[in-house]
Amino acid sequence: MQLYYTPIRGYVHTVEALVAYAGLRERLVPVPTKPYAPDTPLPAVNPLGKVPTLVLDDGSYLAGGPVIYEYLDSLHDREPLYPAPPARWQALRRAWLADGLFDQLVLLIVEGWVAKPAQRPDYARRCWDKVVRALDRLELDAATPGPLDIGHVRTVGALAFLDLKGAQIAADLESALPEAQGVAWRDGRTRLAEWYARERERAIYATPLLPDP
Ligand SMILES: N[C@@H](CCC(=O)N[C@@H](CS)C(=O)NCC(=O)O)C(=O)O
Repeated sequence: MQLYYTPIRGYVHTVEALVAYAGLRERLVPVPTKPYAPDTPLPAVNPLGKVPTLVLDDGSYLAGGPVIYEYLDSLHDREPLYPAPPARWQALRRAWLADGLFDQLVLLIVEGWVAKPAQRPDYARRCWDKVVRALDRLELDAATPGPLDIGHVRTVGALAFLDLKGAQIAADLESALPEAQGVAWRDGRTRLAEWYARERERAIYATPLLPDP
């Protein structure tokens, strides 16, 4: 299998954690690529040109992340990260929330690439408000964590991304998004911060599996 992913130094991709959990590293050929780079081979593989994208041994492909995570979870004999109902529904709901948080961060990063006078404060604020509400909901969810499931893994991925990109987002949107300046997501979200610190100790997050050029 070939896994197309963006190399980000120090980041543990959700898909990496799934690969580790499923014990599939040996079956995987990593293909690092920057999806916004003009020369990325991604669109030839996945018409939407997004990472992660997984090319299977029969030449077919799977995308986006949630599809790939569920596929990888079907390839091991451990406790499934996608539990049976009724636990499944809240696991999926939390995974979807974390996925949405990640997506809003990507939108803010891309808005930050726009020249400052052309940046759209209303749009940036709308994305930012979603980030804040998602974090507040994750703080509530951290009160009832339950056994490891896809919601937890995706939440770790999204929070790790926020840790890596939050300061850059604030700096790039300095005038368009004053509400993001100096904000630290752990402030006022003690439960989530403690939960995240504990979760990051898990072996599935310990070793980056994918080359980080
Ligand atoms: N939530 C989505 C996120 C995928 C996504 O938006 N990836 C970004 C990462 S930067 C991407 O590839 N963007 C390229 C583009 O939209 O052209 C998933 O898990 O599949």
